[in-house]
Amino acid sequence: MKALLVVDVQNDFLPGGSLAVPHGDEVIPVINALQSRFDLVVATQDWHPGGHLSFASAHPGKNPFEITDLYGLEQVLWPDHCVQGSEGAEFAAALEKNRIAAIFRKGMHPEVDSYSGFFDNGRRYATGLTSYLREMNVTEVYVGGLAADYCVYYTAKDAAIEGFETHYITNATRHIASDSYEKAISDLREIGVHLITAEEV
Ligand code: VGL
Ligand code: ZN
Repeated sequence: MKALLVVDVQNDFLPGGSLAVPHGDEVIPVINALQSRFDLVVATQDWHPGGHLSFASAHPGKNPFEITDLYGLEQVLWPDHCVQGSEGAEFAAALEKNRIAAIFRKGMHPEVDSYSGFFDNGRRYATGLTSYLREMNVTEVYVGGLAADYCVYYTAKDAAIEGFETHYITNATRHIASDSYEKAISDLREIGVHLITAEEV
């Protein structure tokens, strides 16, 4: 059984959003067209409480995109984004949602960020996504969404670590920065994640 994981296709990551990914909106038609090829479509949703410690605004004197230490973990400080209940946290209006069977929210613990749809960055809390996919007899996972170098990367990495045959769909994602994107791609290649295009699904 193959599952499509649609990562964080939310307004704040689209052009005009508070943490806009360049050309982020271009993933939507690609993901919409892909959905009918899968028996199971699952989405993740970045869902932070106000004042989340990944927000630069929670650290007086610090600016967005600075790096800090957060309880022993390296943390990029982000603009406020995907605050629970806000318009920016909603899925993109143009995203086809009818076939999404389950939504896994992440980033709710105020003290730790959560890029992967499976675990927080400190690997202290699981979202339940591994158990869900196993219960649904999923063996192969295909990942797309936003952003390529953060949440899509870490979700694909954890999917592989959790034992799923994992495919990262390069044209169903867009990145925030090219240096972190290059690193993500080489790491995924090294751990055996398949890098494919939507046309190859
Ligand atoms: C993301 C940074 C902060 C993402 C989420 O979805 O890639 N990036 N929160
Ligand atoms: Zn976030």
